Amino acid sequence: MSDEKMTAPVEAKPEKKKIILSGIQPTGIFTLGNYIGAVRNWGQLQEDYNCYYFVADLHSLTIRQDPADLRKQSLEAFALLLAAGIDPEKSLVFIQSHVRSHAELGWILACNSMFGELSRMTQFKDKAAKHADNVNAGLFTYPSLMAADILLYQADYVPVGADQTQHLEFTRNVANRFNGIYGNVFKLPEAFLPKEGAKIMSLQDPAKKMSKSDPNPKSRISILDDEDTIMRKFRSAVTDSEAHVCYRDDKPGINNLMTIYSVVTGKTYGQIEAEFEGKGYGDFKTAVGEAVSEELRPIRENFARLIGDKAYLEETYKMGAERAERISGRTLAKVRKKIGLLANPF
Ligand code: ATP
Ligand code: LTN
Repeated sequence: MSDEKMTAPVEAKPEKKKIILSGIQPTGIFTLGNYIGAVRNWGQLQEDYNCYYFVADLHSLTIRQDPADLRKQSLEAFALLLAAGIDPEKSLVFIQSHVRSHAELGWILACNSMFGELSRMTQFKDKAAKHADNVNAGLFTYPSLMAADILLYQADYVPVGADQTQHLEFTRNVANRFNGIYGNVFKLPEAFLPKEGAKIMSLQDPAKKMSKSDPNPKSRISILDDEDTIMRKFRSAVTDSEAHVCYRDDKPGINNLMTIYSVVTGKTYGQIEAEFEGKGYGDFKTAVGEAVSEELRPIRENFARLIGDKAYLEETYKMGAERAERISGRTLAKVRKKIGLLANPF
């Protein structure tokens, strides 16, 4: 080896980007809560991470779905992800059920999930109470499938709203248990919560989270609502009778609006309080509505264009499914071997 070669500076190996993964159910047009708590951040993470995002259609089967609606909503959810800024050239975007590894690992992990821990999941308890006529086994093992979604891709971080932290903790527990029995197969993922807006509340009942499946459309802003609808919904948002814009424990309605306004405009609570000093709730609600409508305008426009181009959407989700199949297949093959399933002959 020449001297020159020996003294040449060693090139720093480029750091491998960490993996981000998240999913959203195709149970309706996304709300402002989904956007602020999750999807908005997904787009912002694309530069610095290897991002995988998917439409969790298998999860939505835990609630009875009309087949035609589910097909339509799944395509819409996929288009909404793209419309909200997820770039399929930068991120892997796909539809969960197109990648068979999810259901397969979901079953294997269900066999490693304990009845007791699944019984403690608050989402299960909430949804079981809401759909008392259909408390099915899938609703119960929902977290095992969610763990499979995450662990298949060896994700480092999972950006979600605050309602999903218990499922993330469950995922880590199952992964830990599995690794303890079979050797190190899964990376333990961490939740990635936004500093603000991890839980946006219903506009009609600020004690409840804003949800796409809430029967009252006035309770939520859909990210495709037009400006008039947005203004009307904010005007009728439930607040209190004090007429003083400030962030305080006993003002959940105003706190919620302040959070929304703060996330969308980047203003601090202090700046917002100063801006509306001496003004009533009417002015404040108008300002929140205008800011939200502006923020959502490009999404409305992108969505209108994308949903008209079915061929592009199909081509994009096919490309995503192929790549997701390859990546998840590696973990699945390892798992199958570890637990003693004969190698797949196909
Ligand atoms: P559903 O009404 O069908 O239960 P949802 O509106 O609760 O649906 P999900 O598909 O369960 O939405 O959630 C998608 C993502 O949006 C998750 O990361 C979740 O944490 C986040 N999210 C949902 N609702 C809110 C909310 N009100 N505030 C902040 N984040 C939210
Ligand atoms: N359970 C989530 C949706 C979801 C998900 C995931 C989120 C399904 N699989 C994997 C993050 C990672 C929800 O209801 N919001």
